[in-house]
Amino acid sequence: MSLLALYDPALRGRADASALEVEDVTGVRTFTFGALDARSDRLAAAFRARGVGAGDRVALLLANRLEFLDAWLALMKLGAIAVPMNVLYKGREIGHIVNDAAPVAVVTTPDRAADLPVGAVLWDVDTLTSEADGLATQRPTVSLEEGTPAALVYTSGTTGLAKGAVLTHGNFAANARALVSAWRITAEDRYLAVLPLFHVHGLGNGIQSWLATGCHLRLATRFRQEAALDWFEGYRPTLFFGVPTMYVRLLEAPIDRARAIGAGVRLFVSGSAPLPAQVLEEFADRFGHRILERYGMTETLMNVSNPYDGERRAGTVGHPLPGVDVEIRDASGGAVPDGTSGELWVRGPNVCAGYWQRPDATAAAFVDGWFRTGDLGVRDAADGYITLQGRRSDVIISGGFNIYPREVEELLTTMPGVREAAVAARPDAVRGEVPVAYVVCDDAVDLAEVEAWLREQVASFKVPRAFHRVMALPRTALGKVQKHLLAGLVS
Ligand code: MLC
Ligand code: AMP
Repeated sequence: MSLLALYDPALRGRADASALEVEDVTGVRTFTFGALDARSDRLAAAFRARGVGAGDRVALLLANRLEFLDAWLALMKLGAIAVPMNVLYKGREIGHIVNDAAPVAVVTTPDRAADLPVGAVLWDVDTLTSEADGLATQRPTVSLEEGTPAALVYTSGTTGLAKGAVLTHGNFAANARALVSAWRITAEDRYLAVLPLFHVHGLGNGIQSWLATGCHLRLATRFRQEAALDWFEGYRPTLFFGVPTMYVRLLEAPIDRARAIGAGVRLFVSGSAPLPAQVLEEFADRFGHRILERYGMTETLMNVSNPYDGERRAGTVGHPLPGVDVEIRDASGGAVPDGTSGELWVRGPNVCAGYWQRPDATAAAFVDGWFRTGDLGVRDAADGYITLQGRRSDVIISGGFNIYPREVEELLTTMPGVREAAVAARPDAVRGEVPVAYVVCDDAVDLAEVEAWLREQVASFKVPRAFHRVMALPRTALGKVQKHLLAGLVS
């Protein structure tokens, strides 16, 4: 199914229904589905006038705002490919994605010009929008299929260099349909969207569930703890998706406000990082709701979910979603018995078509139609609940954002006087994990200067929260750094 076929019961079938409430500098604005359909027809015409056609990539470097939704819809209508980018990325990170995806242009705000690589074309989102205002409201006639790529979403491998997961119309549609059925989402729902739209949690789950059901959306620029309670009280959502860090922050709500908010919400979902069992229980006490935890990833969208009815078991992610096959396999690819740890392999209409122009990486990740997730887990022999147990790689997940230590380590060792560097996770009560650096360097090196320099190179969440000077890195006989021993060096 193409995304337009999925969206049309809302865009056209519920054209007069209220669709969206979004805040901008002028205040809160509201739109019907028909108005959004018309806006994106006009923007599609503006894109086309600037040369965008089917299969072309257009990068979006935008915070959550109305125009992100317009651009997504317009690009889908044109059969073009959206390349959402994390707004926290700096020039080096953006440069890699832009050079790899080779978009026609990057839609953003003019203040980001200095972050784009030489030769990249910047389209000012506001100019584009005013240009679209004067154009005809006519949907482009483009043939869209299940396999038509909809987005390249960049995600890093163990190499630290981000690769574009090619997510098709069929992938997004299958994921949306699975969530709508598993989580009973209907047109009656009111969804409070605080997750960034540049990652699949916000874009693949939130936006697609909204458009697939024609429910109501309130889009916030980003999650802000100090505003979150007011949003819940003012908007009265029935549906909320968040990363564990958001739930930890919500636990600070006064009990009476928490109870009243919980009474109005139908479903709270958590994912992107492990939800500590204690947070789930404390949230249940405070808000009167058991958070539903699920498991997904950029390349596969959602795979496994706790049940809507039935036990939402703390520390587990539940059962495979409808249409998704999950197997737990050993290092040689053989299935392991229930109760035994292994790597999760996934197959289904939700799994991406491969990595953009990376046949090597695609071949390494896919075996006989199965995608190797790199996540480790175990299935309960009695009732099939899956528990995640960590990852094959040493990726750090902080506040739901992924950090590849190798990327940061390689940058650190480019600094004069830094001989070796290792970056490892430190547990953190709010963000789950935070990165910490262990550096072997000359006495003359000023670690504060190293940190300041790094802050200009990478997104803020990747900058280690502590820099420790160490004599040497602990290594195995084969020379591999033993990351689990690093914390012991400085305690
Ligand atoms: C944080 N910052 C943001 C931001 N989140 N800026 C813009 N947009 C966002 N979404 C900036 C802040 O301005 C600040 O910058 C710094 O980051 C830290 O902010 P904070 O308020 O102290 O952050 P914190 O309280 O830690 O909360 C952060 C958070 C954020 C939870 C709001 O981490 C977040 O939005 N996480 C969601 C990540 C996500 O969507 N992951 C899904 C990946 S898909 P400064 O300059 O002041 O330091 C995936 C698959 C799956 O994993 O299964 O879902
Ligand atoms: P990303 O590459 O940003 O899409 O991150 C995907 C990764 O997030 C997965 O491979 C998992 O390691 C992790 N993840 C997602 N959901 C959960 C969860 N509920 N519990 C633990 N880890 C999760």
